[in-house]
Amino acid sequence: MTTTGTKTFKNFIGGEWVDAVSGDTFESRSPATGEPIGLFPKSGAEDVDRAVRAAQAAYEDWRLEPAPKRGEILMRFARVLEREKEALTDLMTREMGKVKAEAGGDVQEAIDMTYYMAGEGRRMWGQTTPSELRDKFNMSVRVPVGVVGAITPWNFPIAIPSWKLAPALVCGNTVVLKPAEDTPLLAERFVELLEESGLPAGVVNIVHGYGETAGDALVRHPGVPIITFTGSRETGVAVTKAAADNLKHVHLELGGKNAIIVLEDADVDLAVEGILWSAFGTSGQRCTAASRVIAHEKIYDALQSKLVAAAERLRLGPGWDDETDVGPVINKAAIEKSHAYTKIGSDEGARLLTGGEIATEGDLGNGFFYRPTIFGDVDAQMRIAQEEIFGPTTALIKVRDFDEAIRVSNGIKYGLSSSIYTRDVNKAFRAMRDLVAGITYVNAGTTGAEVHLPFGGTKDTGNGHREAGQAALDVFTEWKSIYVDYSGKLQRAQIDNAAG
Ligand code: UN1
Repeated sequence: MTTTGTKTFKNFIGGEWVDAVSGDTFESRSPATGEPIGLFPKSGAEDVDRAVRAAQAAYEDWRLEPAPKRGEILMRFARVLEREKEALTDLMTREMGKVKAEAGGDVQEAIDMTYYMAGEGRRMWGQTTPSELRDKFNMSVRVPVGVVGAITPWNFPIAIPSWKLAPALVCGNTVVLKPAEDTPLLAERFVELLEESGLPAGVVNIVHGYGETAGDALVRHPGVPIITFTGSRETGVAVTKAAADNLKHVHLELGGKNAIIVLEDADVDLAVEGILWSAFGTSGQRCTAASRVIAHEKIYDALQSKLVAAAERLRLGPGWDDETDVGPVINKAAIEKSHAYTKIGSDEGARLLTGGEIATEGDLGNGFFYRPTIFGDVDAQMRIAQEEIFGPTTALIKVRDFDEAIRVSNGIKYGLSSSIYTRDVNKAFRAMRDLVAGITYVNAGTTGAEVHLPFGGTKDTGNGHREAGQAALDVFTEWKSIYVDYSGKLQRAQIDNAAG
């Protein structure tokens, strides 16, 4: 058992565990039962400033530590995460609410990412190229950016910090982490385990608190040249504006309104499994969740009845219970949002096929449980088919052919994940080409990205960056081009090499 009741936790700044300057705290509670998880410092601008100074001081030495050595620390961290996988999984079912299998997957994603980035310590390739002049050597190398301000969400409370911190650290940056206020204990454990793995003081600092105060101070701090943020579109816009005065690098991973297309030749049973997993896994609280299903009219009815029947078999309950299929949503605001969209969908004329209710039977009433909700006869322009709900609600949209399916899938402001079920290889390849999204799955749901491929989206899902894979290195480094002239005389590019 890793729950800690009403213990008070601290920020981690410059290698010391410290309270917020104000002494104020906020509470983390389990969304499944309301049980207290712990008290955390409610930090403000002064705490952030201290953390940034500590990270700046640590940067001077950390950037000089050879990248393979930085990688070795990550290698140790990956092993520590493996050792702690079960405890972190259990804690995640309590603090965040997702079910055990998914919580284990979240931790495993961090383990995978950390191993992957540890190896990057011995790669981190740049380029060498010929020079246009004699006796001159050209290369470009990756250099760290400086202090990274990382603002992480609650839905992948261990995986997403690893997506940001593992590449940031191996590249030679130092970090101030402001984790989501809904999952502070998981973030605190993450940093504690990093410290145990041998990270020097000040290289990673954690400042707990709310977005409007601690997060905002981090985004505006002139000592932080780069911000990496995962969260809502609305906050992403605010982050971009706040960072603009200092021309910061901004990496954003924002919303999604991802669709699964099911064509007439698809394996419908396989599609139903994929939809259930993508729509109701993590109670729909994934950026990659399938909140739309676009079904060909020939299989629409069969798909709808199988899907509704399967959704009604899903068991709600606390994540740590082996019987549970769907855990709670994160907090009161989340359950209210899901319920508000049920009303919006019904008012718009969509047909509520199942769910649409807050579950209160037995002990469920102590937590935030929302029944898996499916709307049928949804028009692609309805709000429930356009806006991100971030809860266990999905919308079935009927289409006449492949072209309409692609048009509907693309007809939203986001572009994170996409999916198509078909056995027609020509249509599969057309979909791979024409779906406007950062991720496309063929014959699989919209979730389940692997750590060594780029993760991120087009349009309003972000600002063109990708995390994970090699793409993460582009976020956390800058390119430096180096020219070494060993001719012993003045040689002028573009002038001394002119033809003739
Ligand atoms: C998210 O939805 O916030 O591909 C991240 C997936 C996970 C990560 C999702 N590996 O669904």
